[in-house]
Amino acid sequence: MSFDPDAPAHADRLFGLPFTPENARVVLLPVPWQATTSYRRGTRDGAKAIFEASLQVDLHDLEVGDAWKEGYAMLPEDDLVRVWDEAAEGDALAVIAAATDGDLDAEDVVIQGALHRVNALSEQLNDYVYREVSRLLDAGQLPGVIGGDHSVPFGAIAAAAERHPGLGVLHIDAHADMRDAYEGFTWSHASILRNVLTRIEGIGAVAQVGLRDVGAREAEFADSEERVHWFTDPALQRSLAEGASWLSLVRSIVAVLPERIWITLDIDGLEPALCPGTGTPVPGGLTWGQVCILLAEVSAQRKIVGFDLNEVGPGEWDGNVGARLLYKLCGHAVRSHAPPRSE
Ligand SMILES: [Mn+2]
Repeated sequence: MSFDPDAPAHADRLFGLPFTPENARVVLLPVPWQATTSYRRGTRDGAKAIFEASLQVDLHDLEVGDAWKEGYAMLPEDDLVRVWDEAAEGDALAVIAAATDGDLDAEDVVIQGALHRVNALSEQLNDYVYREVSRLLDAGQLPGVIGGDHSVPFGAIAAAAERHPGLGVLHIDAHADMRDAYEGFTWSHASILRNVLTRIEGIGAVAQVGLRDVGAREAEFADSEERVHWFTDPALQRSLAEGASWLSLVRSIVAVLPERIWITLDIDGLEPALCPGTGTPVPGGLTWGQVCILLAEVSAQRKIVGFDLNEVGPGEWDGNVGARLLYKLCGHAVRSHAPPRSE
């Protein structure tokens, strides 16, 4: 194959790489869905922003080397998903307005009808993501789901857990996403990890990293679940201030995870300077260097069976950071399956 990795990128392929979803090791599924977004909208176009910015990423990576040679490719967006999302949006906004006013009334047939329709479309989305990711896993490929809001990867994690009982989940996020049906939505972005733990069989452990905006009931739920391990942002900052090294903290995170893991990454787990257009930005969070070390240690010690990247805003800088994070995720997913390295 005549492909010069230092030449300007082909504009119609992810990272400008000469691969297709048929022959790539890592296959990305873009999911333009933001129906349950509760604050700032726009993440529906996050995958698009990532794709456009991906053409600017240099292929040789100082951490993952030339892992790209195994092939990364993005599937085309399914127009149906955008249709479902747009269909859900009006109903979702009406429900959110009612919930914000404090009158999410179980007797209100108009609001309950809207809620029912949003939940039904969310289930349709879950089935779609489950089917697509199942297909990739069964073909021996490494799936990466690109949201959209953080409700998107439920079907993907279900598909992976089915094939890898005892699956661990590494969750990087400012929020715990453990709410029980936030604003009435069963499949809310704010409930994804709760749904993963309570509705998917075979989840072995969940490590949550970077949390700094959590509800009291979420903390209670996490406390009651022995599979859940919290590495909150304040606790990590405290340990760093007391002199712990980031690497030692990262190793304590990896230690609670089983051999096979799914990474679910909400970009708002990072500092807001790295994701200014995300749905619900929060001060604090992981620096770029910290998330890179975390991913590197995970890929050195565990096998990444798939991942998702969510809540990336539609802006150019959001897309730029998202594309570079996606590139690291792809490279580390590949490297995690390589034979042990001696370096
Ligand atoms: Mn999230």
